[in-house]
Amino acid sequence: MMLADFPLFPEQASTAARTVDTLYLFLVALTGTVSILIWIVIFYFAIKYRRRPDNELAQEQEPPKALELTWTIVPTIIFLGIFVWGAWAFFHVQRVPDDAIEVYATGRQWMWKFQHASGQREINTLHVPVNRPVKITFASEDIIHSLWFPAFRVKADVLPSRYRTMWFQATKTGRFHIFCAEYCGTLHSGMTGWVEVMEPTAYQRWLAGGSEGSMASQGEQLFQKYACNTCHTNDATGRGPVLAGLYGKTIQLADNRNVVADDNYIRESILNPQAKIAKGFTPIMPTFQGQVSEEDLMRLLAYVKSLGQPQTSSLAVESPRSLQTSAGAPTTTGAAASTSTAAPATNTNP
Ligand code: HEC
Ligand SMILES: [Cu+2]
Repeated sequence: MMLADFPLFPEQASTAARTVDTLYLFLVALTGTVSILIWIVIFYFAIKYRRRPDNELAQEQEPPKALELTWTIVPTIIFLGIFVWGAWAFFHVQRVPDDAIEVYATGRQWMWKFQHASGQREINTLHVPVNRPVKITFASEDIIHSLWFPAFRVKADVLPSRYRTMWFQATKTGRFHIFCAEYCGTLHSGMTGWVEVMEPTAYQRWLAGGSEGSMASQGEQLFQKYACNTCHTNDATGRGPVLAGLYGKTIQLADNRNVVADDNYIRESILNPQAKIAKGFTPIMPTFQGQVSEEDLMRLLAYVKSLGQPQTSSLAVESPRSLQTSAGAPTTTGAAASTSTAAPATNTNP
């Protein structure tokens, strides 16, 4: 549409782009119009009520009630409307669809690294299929960066301390910019890359070419390498909790708090096991802070997720079309189920 030809704006290439741009342009038009009106009135009044004889004094006047009510009620309605509209757009951008493809990303000075659930890894390039929601789980290896896909109108800070997620659904094939949008040192401006949005068949072909096994299976190897399996066995005889079925489950802690075993809980359990002790266990798990790289941590996470979700889940939001991203790769219903409880189901993607 019109915006695409206006070089100030990047191309609109995702389902969120139109939503974000419409709201943004509305705000610019509204505030612009009001500013111009105010300037006109300032000049008009400055001239009309200029001081004439040297000793003339102004008369105090109460504004008419009707006028006062109008300038209170009309802006209130407009602001509430903007709030509702903004909240609706926010939920659309925040709520990850159930059938999203999972990609993991890490930022560091000064590059972006991506890992696909199927195991492919790439640097400063991200291959995704067109017309499919893609969920990215990301963390930083050093300082705060910000992962920005201008053509998709999504951007989020990448933090060293925890996982965050974002998603988009590309609507056009082609190459689109990736930028770092948070100043992160000397080569910040070079911390860029490209998203390659592909036709589904081309994407499948790309997925099939060269991989070291799915992220989950790489994670399983790390699980042995770091000797996690010495404590976390498949039955209750181990010194650590059974991890099968952990993902998405509500865990009772030693201090009787309940927490949901989501991505960040698992991350913390590995990096800082003492922070939250599972009830009934001795806190003997060593910390893996500084030993497991951010990327390995994501593989371990993918493995723990692949061990399945609780059978007795009350979160019956499972998508009928839960898609296998590749042979044996974990599906994403658990993550989606845990986010969807926080936000109303405003998503209307086909
Ligand atoms: C020395 C034994 C031991 C080793 C080695 C060990 N863990 Fe643990 N792990 C435990 C114990 C005990 C707990 C429960 C107490 C706690 O929460 O710290 C636990 C808790 C966890 C939890 C939280 C589970 C829950 O039900 O709340 C996760 C996830 C986890 N470990 C993953 C790992 C991973 C991944 C590794 C290898 C990188 C690992 N563990 C290595 C003993 C171990
Ligand atoms: Cu950066």
